Amino acid sequence: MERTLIILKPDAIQRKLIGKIISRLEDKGFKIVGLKMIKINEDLAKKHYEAHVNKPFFPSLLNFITSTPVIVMVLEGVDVVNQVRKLVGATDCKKAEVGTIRFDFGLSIQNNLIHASETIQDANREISIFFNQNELFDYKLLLDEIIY
Ligand code: 3AN
Repeated sequence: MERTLIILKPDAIQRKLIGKIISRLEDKGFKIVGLKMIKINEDLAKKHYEAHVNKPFFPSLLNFITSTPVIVMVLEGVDVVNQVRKLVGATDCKKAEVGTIRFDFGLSIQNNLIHASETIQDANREISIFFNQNELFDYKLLLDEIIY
């Protein structure tokens, strides 16, 4: 089974959209195996966004992502990395496909509500940044037999 890292960003918190977004992920059939609220500090932001640290938008992204606590989650399921990226939509909410989370809830490129790992390799790296092993749970979801 694959796992992916999700962050519900400060705009999702401010706009009280956490429940609706988590429901979209649960409704698709994915299992939540880790979930907590944390405050991302500068060090953590630089680790997570290591590919973007030198980009012109990084100072603004840093200011945004550290502005409130966020929800971090690990989801598990078949093909979860790709499936969740599809569900989330393009980085720029204005270019996201109709029906994606970013299309349905956003209008910005920076304030795009949710982060989801891009590849399995990214997912493994990002999960290890945000979660200790004892914060991730192996359990049987009874619905899995019906979903799969
Ligand atoms: P995604 O989250 O779709 O994988 P990335 O990895 O290209 O997008 O970018 C990481 C985050 O950086 C985005 N979620 C967004 O918040 C921010 N970002 C990306 N591109 C821009 C941009 N051109 N201007 C402002 N913020 C950006």
